[in-house]
Amino acid sequence: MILIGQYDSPFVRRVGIALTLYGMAFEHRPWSSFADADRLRAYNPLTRVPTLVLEDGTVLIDSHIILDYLDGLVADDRVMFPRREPSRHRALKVATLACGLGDKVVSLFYEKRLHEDVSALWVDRCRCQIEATLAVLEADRSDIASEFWFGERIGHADIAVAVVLRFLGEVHPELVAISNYPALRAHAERLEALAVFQAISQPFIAPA
Ligand SMILES: N[C@@H](CCC(=O)N[C@@H](CS)C(=O)NCC(=O)O)C(=O)O
Repeated sequence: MILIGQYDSPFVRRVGIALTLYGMAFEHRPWSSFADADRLRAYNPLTRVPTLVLEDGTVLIDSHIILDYLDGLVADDRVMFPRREPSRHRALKVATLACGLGDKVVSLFYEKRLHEDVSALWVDRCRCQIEATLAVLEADRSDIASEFWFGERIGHADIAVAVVLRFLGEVHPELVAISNYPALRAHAERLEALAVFQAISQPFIAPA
């Protein structure tokens, strides 16, 4: 498999971390969705990362769909989104909130970077969405005593929250005080200390 995209994207990073934890061999092509747009488009007409190319040439796009595919390759006791309800929708909800927050971080970045006249309305809306989502995740995580969100084994929801928090802090360091979210901060610090998070990692590089 070939994973296209840089690890400063939380969406690429969550896939790289999952591939590594699953012990699946892959080649990493750290292409930028901007600087390498032409060669990326040959695989993905949306020109977005992550893009995963399978051995038979099939191309998968969107981190969630890619993780869904990877989950199908592993046994029940290793899968990082539970297969059964109600555990499944609970984990999916946490991951979706985290990834939605990541989408707002990206959206806010493009607004500030690509528009000469930055819309105050859009900036406020993104900040409000990010803060509201952090508050919901914080309340949820602070009620849980286990090492990971859903017990003693790491899952995609754990990974999504940690990678998105780092992304938020690097892209918009001034936007929110992470100290207001102590349970999330502790969660992210614990995961970022793991060898796989340190290996699958890249400081944020703003697209040229
Ligand atoms: N929902 C997508 C989001 C992927 C995404 O936003 N990727 C960004 C990089 S962080 C990208 O490729 N942006 C380029 C663009 O959208 O034009 C996923 O989970 O994979």
